[in-house]
Amino acid sequence: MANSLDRDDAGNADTGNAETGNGGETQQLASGKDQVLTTNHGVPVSDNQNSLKAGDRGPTLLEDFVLREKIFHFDHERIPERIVHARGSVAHGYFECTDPIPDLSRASLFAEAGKRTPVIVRFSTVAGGAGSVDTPRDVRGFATKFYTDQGNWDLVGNNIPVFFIQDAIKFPDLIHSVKMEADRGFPQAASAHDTFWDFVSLMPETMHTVMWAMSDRGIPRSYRMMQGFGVHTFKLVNEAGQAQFVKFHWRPKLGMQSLVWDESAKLQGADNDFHRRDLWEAIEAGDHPEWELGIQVFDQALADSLPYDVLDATKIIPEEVVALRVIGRMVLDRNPDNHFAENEQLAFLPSNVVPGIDFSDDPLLQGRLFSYLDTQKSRLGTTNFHQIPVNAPKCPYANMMRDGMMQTQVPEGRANYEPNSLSEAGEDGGPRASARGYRTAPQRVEGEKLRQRAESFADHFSQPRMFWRSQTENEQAHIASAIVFELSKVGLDHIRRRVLSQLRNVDDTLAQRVAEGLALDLPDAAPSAQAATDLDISDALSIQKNWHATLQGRKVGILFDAGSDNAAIQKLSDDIRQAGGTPFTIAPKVGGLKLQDGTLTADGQLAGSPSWLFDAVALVLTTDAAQKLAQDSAAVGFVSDAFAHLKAIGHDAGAQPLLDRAGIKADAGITDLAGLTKAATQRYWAREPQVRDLA
Ligand code: HDE
Repeated sequence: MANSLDRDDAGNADTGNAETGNGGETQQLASGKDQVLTTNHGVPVSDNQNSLKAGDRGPTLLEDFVLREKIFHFDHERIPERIVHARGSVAHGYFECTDPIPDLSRASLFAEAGKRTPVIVRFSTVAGGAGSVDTPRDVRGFATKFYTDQGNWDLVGNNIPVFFIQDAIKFPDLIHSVKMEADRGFPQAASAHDTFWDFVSLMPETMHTVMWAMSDRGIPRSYRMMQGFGVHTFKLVNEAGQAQFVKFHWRPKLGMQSLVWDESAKLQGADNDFHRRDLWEAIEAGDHPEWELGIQVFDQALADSLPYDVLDATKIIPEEVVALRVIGRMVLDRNPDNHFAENEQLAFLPSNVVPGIDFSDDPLLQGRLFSYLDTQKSRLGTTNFHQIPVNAPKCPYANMMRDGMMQTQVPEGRANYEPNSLSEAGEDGGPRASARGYRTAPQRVEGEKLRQRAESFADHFSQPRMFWRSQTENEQAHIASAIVFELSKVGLDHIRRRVLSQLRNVDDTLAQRVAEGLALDLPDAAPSAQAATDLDISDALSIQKNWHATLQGRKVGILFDAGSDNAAIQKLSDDIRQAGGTPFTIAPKVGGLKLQDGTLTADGQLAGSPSWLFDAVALVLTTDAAQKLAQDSAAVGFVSDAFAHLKAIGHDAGAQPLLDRAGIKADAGITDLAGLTKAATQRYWAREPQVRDLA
């Protein structure tokens, strides 16, 4: 296909090879060097600076089709943002099967070891608008489109394995309550407000997901350091039609890491795009993010033996109960070329499954199967959204669906119905259904038509209690403090009290700590449909218990100034790179500064590069420079915030006046420069009680 218009200097097109029109190839937007600027209809433009006027100071003429078309198009550049998950970031890559499962599923992407399937992934926040920030406390979307050779499979999951509600009919209420409040239009991208907590307090089934969202899972350090979950129970179906239940898990190669709350709040000012930039830069640097795909497979008998219902999306099956089997890995190795074409126009559908993968009767999943198809029509304007390149399957597709707005295909022949006998007359009869096509796993279904929640969905508190009990002491403090923070933003007292009464059903000490943090009396426990039981704790639920002590994927900010030891900076940078991290130099001025040995140009200026942006910091300063910086609030804040955010601080002897001014006390995370690459693999949780009054 000719994808650029060749023009001579006079703007004449050489259309010699570019077929257009019926049955031919469609001309694409020209790209590359030496292109002639044209209108959308291909007419060369001679002047893109001045509109057509009557006289050089006269009125603009209606006949100016160049101006009108340009402004007209611009006026319509935006499409409706996603009603949820509006803000997201995408990357391309591949899934590679490492442990084939033909016995469990006939999905072709799981058929052979080494088989690669292209993917696109979109990570997102839920509540904020498309232009909001990356680091609020929120659930994160983790949606993967597998372009398999049997069609597209979309695994549209989250970084939290449970959901707030059990039935799709509650979704609009949940989302209305968490989004900015209807009258005032704030707060943006935050759950800390009356309406969300009102909903939570009245819907005890939210409690499990609330615990996860209030934990450090709600403020991930990086998309690359999050787990992903399909959430619902799905089915795998093999060639013989036998079905097993399955839950899908993504496990990040870098391990899980999170921010601390004060840091995540400050990052919302320092870098709106903190996660988007991190993903982009890692891929640009060739440091390709990677996850393992794990499955928990179980049958009806196991499902029946559990004290909760596997069709209830507010429940997990702990890995200690059904082990994870890793069957593949996903690598993201290519950034998008265009944010609009590949992110805004990307359309996920949980109803996109391939032969070998099937749905369960989870009532939340069942509702999603309708919602996503429906919403794409509203967002993308046409039932032909599947033709947008990022949504189109990469395998051939053929059917009798025709026409519709923005139809770009030009089917040939008369066979637009089926069955037909046109082939008997030598015409193309078109595609036919195949016995190898998608087959739903047979399942006996019976029951009365009714609107009723199953009894087996009634235990809302045992799993949140299990989650709470599975956390480290420090993680529990984060949860309690997060709830105190959120409820401190709730203006209506009765809502706060009702949340406390629900928390009592999860764990009395948690409720007590939150009440104390708010200086409120502890109300009675809310009536509950089913009292919580003590399930076994699950270490897999804790981030800190599963910490990967590595510098990979972590960034170290190195503060220097005129006169600093360049050799020390270079050595430290090399060591950081060697350990898989990224050094970033910072100075009060970004032009080249004269150092003891040579000059150095900083990557960032101090005022624009607070320590919130880094996982650890280094100070390479002369005593004179440190004394001067001790008078600069940006420099003092750089150090004191790194300390308060529990980061490693490496320094040379000269930096002492700045450390003293910032009130830094020695601990395991405060080190000389030589010790920093090791120290920077950790956060110093033990320091936290010194720097923060935790609930
Ligand atoms: Fe979604 N959700 N959702 N959701 N969801 C959307 O689809 C919906 C749910 C999730 O990056 C929307 O294309 C309903 C659970 C992700 O493009 C919409 C219910 C999980 C994304 C929609 C749920 C998710 C969405 C908005 C309750 C985790 C972003 C735009 C029955 C398993 C996809 C769009 C992307 C997006 C509806 C619950 C994950 C409106 C009705 C549970 C990751 O269709």
